[in-house]
Amino acid sequence: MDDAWALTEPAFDVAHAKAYEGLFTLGSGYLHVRGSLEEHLHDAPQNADYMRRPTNTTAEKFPEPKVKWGAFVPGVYGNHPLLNQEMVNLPYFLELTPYVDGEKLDMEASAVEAYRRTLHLDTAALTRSLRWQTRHGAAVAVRFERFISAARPHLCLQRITLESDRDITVELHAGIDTDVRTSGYDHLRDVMLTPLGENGVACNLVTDYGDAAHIVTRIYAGAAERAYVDAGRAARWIIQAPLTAGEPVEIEKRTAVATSQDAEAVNPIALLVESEALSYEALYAEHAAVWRARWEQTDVVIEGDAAAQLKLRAALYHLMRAHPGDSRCAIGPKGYAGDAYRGCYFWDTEIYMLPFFLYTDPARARMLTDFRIHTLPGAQANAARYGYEGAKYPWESDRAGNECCAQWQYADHEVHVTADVVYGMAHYARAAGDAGYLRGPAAPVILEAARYWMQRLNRRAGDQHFSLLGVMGPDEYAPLTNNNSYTNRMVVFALETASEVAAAAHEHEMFKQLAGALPIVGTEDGLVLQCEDFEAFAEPEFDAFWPDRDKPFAAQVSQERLYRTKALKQADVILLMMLFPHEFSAEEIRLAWDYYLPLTTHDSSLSAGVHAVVAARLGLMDEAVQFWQRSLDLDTDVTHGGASEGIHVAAAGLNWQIVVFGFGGVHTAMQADVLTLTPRLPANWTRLAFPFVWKGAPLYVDIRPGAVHIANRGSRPLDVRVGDRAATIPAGDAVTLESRHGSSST
Ligand code: IFM
Repeated sequence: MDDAWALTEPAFDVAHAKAYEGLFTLGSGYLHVRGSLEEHLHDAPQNADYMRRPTNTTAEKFPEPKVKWGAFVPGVYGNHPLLNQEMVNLPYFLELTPYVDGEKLDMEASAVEAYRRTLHLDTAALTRSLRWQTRHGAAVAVRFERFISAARPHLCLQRITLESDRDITVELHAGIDTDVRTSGYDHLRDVMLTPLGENGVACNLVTDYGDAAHIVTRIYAGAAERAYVDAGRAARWIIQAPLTAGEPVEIEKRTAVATSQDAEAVNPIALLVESEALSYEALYAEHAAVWRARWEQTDVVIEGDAAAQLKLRAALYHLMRAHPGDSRCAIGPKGYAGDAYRGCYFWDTEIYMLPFFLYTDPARARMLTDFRIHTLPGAQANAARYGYEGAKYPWESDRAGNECCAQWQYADHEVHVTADVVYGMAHYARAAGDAGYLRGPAAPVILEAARYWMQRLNRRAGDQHFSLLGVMGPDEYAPLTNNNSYTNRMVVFALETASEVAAAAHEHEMFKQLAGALPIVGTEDGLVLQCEDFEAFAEPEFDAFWPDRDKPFAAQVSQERLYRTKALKQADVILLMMLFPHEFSAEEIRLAWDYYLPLTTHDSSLSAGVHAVVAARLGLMDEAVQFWQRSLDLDTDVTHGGASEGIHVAAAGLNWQIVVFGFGGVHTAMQADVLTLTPRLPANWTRLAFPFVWKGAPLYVDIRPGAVHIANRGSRPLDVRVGDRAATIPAGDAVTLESRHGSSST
């Protein structure tokens, strides 16, 4: 990692190949492709059949090829016999494989020097350069480049530049391979591959779910001799490219993808033809301009920790890349960079990713909350399946709001998602200052969710209050608990919101009454309990049962041990306190921190970031920095698997929250009506600066030790508070306020 915008793989190591493949995923929102090698590796078949099963994903084992291709269009599905519908891995279209004298370029088998692969975060482009010493003595400089156009989201552009130290002929194989699997399963039907003119391959197919995909690729190699080869489920052009010593030769490959899910019908051949009016450079320039504008809206500057700066940019890059730009889809936990969670949509969207979009690009945030409006019929059908009225949002949603989770523990009991959806909508309305949203387009969701809660609540004999029985809270190692505090608080919030939105007087009253009757359970000395029965669970005995702390606890013990002990998978009460900090005293938060931290395994990637935010607020800066580093490293530390199975994009969202809400100390619009900051910078940071949109007003926040500078780039005056200082910033003006906690020593 050598500069603030370049994520670099300095040398090829097959042990890290899959992690880089995930980390280097490119995407336009519409189309996403893992950072696979254009020439592929030997002995890494992509057509192995195996059956993933409904099991604990943290502990799941499935065949591990050296690398794993992945090309995804959000919302294109297949039917899995055990796991319901899943996002389909589309055919691999990146192939650009050079052969010299019969020898294939291969990163493991070839003599390769001066290898360097870089993901350019500023322009969302991938480059790789190397020198290949062929067995017959030629030294060939090879450079690969590619990007998926942000300006033409259906289009992937590739270029290879070859230069030899002697006259040789390079044979280039370039085509489409449809013999791919999605997590071991073949969803592709009616696959047709046909030649297109003298340089193209057209691929048409239908998935076993009924979605159609059309992929067209063309290779631009001038007048080089060529032949079309039909290899069953793959088809390619084999091009004989003569190289004269010392003279570089460039060959391009352009691919257009369209599917039956497209908002408007797109003709991929026409897209390619249209692109032919522009050079690679011109297409790159228009693509880079889109990314430049995105970064102006989002970039967070950290001075004092160059490594953290780069890793944070990687997180923001993936958040922006993964946003489908279409409210008919949301963002799955692997950010369209892998198929591990099958492309389903979880609460990860509302709680972990949404804030980044809310405060940098509210229009894109709105697409994510609108997704739940589109999927309301699915959520209603889901409630009906359980015999309830109203709407029960699925734990793992497909594009129509159907429950795709094949494990009953989560699907039946992790009901907090339905309240999280309402929280996300309210957060959007408050952060964007979109007062009409809740009573307008979001109202049916909010009311239907509340009608579901009315039926899901119980009043036990002898209780003065209502209860939510048999729920799994955020901590997925406690599957069937009563009155999970996080869930109860969220449901109270959802019912309060519904009572404000309800037009019918009886519903208004009923929702209000119920909202006042759900408890947050705790001990007499002020400890907020995760759930009523929490203290009755067994001790987890980590010293005895968790020998290898580099691996998840869940991978080392049986499922039943997870379920009968106090071991937490992830932040639960601590998450409650992250979202509702104003409702708990510093002492209560500290008590909860001291109690739950030793019990928390952080087996979920959603845990470290939540702890970092809460630690920063508590002023526990050493802990905050440690959890921040841990969260930042989830994808960028390739030695621990990193992004092999996809980007931890919800943790990426948390990384933004750690800097802005944790170190920057910004109170969210759910926590304050006036923009309020109580910054606490890590000791070595000299500056933290970021653009921020507050209720429609674009701002730039620039924090240095001891002072906060806020520029109001909007058209209305803005009230702000930094610690106990308040100011009104006229439109177009700026203030600098002293900050007592501008920096904290560790
Ligand atoms: O939504 C999460 C859940 O909280 C923990 N297991 C993984 C899911 C997807 O990220």
